[in-house]
Amino acid sequence: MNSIAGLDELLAEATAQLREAATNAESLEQWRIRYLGSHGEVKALMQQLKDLPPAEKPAFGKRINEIKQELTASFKKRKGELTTAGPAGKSAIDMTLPGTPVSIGHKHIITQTIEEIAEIFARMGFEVAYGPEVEDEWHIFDALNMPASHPARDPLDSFYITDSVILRSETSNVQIRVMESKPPPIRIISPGRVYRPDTVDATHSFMFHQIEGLYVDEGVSMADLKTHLDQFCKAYFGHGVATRFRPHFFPFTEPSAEVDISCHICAGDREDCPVCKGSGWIELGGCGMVDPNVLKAVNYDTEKYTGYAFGFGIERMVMRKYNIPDIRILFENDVRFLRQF
Ligand code: 2NM
Repeated sequence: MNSIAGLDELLAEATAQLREAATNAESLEQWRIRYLGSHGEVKALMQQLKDLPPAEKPAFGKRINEIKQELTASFKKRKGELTTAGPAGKSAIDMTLPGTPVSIGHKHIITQTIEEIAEIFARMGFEVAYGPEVEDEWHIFDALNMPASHPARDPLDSFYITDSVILRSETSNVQIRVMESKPPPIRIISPGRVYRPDTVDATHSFMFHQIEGLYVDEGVSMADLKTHLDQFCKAYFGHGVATRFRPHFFPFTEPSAEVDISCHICAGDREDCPVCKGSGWIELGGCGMVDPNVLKAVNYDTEKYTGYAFGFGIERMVMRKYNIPDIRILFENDVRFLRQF
């Protein structure tokens, strides 16, 4: 047989096989091994070259190289077809399969709540102010009308870093700093971490978050305080919520009150209510008219200006709103819990 004709036969056969038998990744690989592999048919024919009469060698060598190139190109083309063609081949990429989900994080519920509260107060004209967590005695006690003998100054109630440097136990230091920096009108809320050496239990932590508010201007009254806090509670907890103000004492406000909201669990109907214990009311925080001594400490004219202030615990609000029974799970960073918000 003419040796060149044998080569053309191989080309025809290999090309037909590629189309008919190589229908998936596995059969395509078998085809490659059979024709183009290191012990394949093309290789076998190349080895015949040395046995040919010298006159036939150049033409045979040229043709076998062409065939090898052609089959290699056909193989690549077929491989491309099989990986994009779809159902015929097992190795085809199935575009209908769901992708690999990318999970992204989100803000902690405490952060989300701070932003939600800030948004409600922003609608009433309040700006957000921040300040240091490590503070001197003046901004945390003296300017807030707390005499040297005040119990909050006891190391059992505040974390002392030195004799006169303290981890803040409220965010009121921010209000003092803002008032020191500019004249009225002032309308701010100050969210942030506060620290107290309390024994940790279901409702206490050595660190929690507070949001305090301050409004100072000419003619600010207790009526403004009650209206604004009532509006805020309705916006955050729902419009069915009522508020109640009970007389109280704080060194930095006079008069002072504690703020309660009506119990959204039992509406006062259940004596065994786990949230309000049957009283129908839930304590949210404290408030009052800023004591003139505080305004004097920041050199405000107490004949001209009055102000109100309030302070709420954020964890407490979150626990009430989402029915969370234990403050500690807010800080354990268990994503199975955090993901729910
Ligand atoms: C509270 C309750 C009542 C308060 C007072 C002040 C300031 F700086 F204006 F005097 N800031 N925050 C305040 C008043 C805080 O927390 C329970």
